Amino acid sequence: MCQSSRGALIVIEGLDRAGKSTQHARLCQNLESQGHRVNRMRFPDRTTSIGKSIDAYLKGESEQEDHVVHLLFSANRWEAATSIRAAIEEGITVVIDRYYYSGIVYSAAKGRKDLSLQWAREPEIGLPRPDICLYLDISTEEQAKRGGFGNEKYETSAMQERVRELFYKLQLLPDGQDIQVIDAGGNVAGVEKDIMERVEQMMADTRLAEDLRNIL
Ligand code: FDM
Ligand code: MG
Repeated sequence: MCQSSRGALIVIEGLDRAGKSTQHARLCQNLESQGHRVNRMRFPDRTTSIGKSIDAYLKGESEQEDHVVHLLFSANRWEAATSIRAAIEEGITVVIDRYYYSGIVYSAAKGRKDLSLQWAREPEIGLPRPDICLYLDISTEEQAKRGGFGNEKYETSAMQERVRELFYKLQLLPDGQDIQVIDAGGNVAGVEKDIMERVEQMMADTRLAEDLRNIL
């Protein structure tokens, strides 16, 4: 496959148990086997000092005011923004497990009037914009079948329900242009193929747009 001059920014999103980690790993391997250079990332990045505060919050080891924790999640992306941009400019494809879509939706799912989707979007403005966001969709029944939830802060069925609704609502807002819904209820290989087809289409479209820019 011929590479476009810059790398792509690809995001995988979805509810807990949707298979994000598996599909993230497979997509990275598939792209590498096609000759792409790939950087794997995930948010929250729990290794930084901001990430460690987020980790403690999610595990229930520390309290944070809702707006504060929202801004910590956002800051955790901002601290990686320069390296994401540099990688893309160098021709490396960056594939991220969760990004600002989760950031917006999980915070707004707390249901506070003073923490709307719109408010939650503001600190994310200016972060590198993905070429594609693949939203892995599973039903709440399928989610339950896959073993329910762990013990972290947002792993309750009430929260997951609201998150799912808000992921749908987000698709109607400007960020929705970047989101493609993947039916993640099927088998792993089928979902992997669906994802690969969409990524290849996006890359072909990007190359076409670049070629056109070079001609005009
Ligand atoms: N989460 C994730 C947020 O609330 N905001 C964010 O910006 C991001 C990136 O953190 F419940 C939530 C989503 C999830 C939790 O994520 C931990 P992982 O992917 O399960 O580690
Ligand atoms: Mg989780």
